[in-house]
Amino acid sequence: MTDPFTPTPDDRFTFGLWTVGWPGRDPFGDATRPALDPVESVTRLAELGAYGVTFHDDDLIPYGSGAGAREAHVKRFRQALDATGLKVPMATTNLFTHPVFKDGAFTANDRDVRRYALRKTIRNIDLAVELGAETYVAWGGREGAESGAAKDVRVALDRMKEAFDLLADYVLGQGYDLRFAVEPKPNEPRGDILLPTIGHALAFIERLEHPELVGVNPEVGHEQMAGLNIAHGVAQALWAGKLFHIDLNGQTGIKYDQDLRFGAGDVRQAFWLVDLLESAGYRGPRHFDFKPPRTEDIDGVWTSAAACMRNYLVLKAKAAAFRADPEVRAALTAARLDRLAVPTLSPGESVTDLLADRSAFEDFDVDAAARRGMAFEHLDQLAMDHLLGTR
Ligand SMILES: [Mn+2]
Repeated sequence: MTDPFTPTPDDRFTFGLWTVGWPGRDPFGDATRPALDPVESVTRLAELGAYGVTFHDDDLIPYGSGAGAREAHVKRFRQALDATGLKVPMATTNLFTHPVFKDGAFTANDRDVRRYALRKTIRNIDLAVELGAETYVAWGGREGAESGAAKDVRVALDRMKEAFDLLADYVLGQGYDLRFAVEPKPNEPRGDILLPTIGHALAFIERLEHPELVGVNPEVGHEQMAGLNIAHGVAQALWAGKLFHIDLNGQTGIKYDQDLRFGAGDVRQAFWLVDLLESAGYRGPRHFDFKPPRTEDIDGVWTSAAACMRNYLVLKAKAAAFRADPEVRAALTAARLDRLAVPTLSPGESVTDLLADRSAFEDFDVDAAARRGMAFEHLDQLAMDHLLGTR
């Protein structure tokens, strides 16, 4: 145990059953690995130092199981949780695999499909709460369209709001201590998905009847598929008090959803994201939503899962060293981060006072201010040296 990057449950690392359990089936090829028993996933993840597991209803209980089989699957899973001490902080609904959801779930044009989707979700919310979940993620992978007239987006958003309002009412009525987290994604499997980015989701949430019960579950790769900076998006979610959960993985630029292990892909953004989560005091689970590549056998799956946690802990140590470095502190001051923290108006100062302040405009030396360097390159190179291990 001399390796400082060995995870423990205190690190709050969690994994979806569908991540390590992905058999490697993709749009072009068959499965390359056999199905993984959820009980084996729980056991192995506990051995690796994880804190918990998460699940879609259909990961745990194969779709179409009868009541007896359903009870048996839940019982085995619960026994594995009890034996290992693993927690279930989050659960979610599969509203995308079955062909019935080909045009969406909460926003399908067909009303009967929408009602079925709500019933399927409520059924799994009950199970999630039974297993101790505090967060319920909603990823609307099939909520979207491939063509313009096929979806009236304004009306579809009415239906989306209707769904979240109803689910919030249900949770309040049952007295559940459960909050929802919307997971944005720009595309895949639909050509364009509704609520495509963190920003879209945050704006949507404010239109709900119970916005306090709904936050976001940003995924690293999903924002990067839209060409966006994940650390900036997560920072805005934190600023809004809406970072209810997070999906960590890796992605290299704007292309298909790669779901690489955390730290693979854009390592600089991974570094800044860990720096943000740790410095902001984010207390939720560090949840990995990745896919071990289909080149890997089962040993490779566990290597990949362990590496997600290791990379987080390595980046956490590097971010802490960066923040503690005296030269970095001096560089932050030179870059005037302390000035950004000073409000633009003084306490009690009004717009009239600002308009009367000649030093702010008439006597302001614009050219001198424009000549000031910001010294950001020195600051960023210090970060690079920490990240690359040369400092
Ligand atoms: Mn993804």
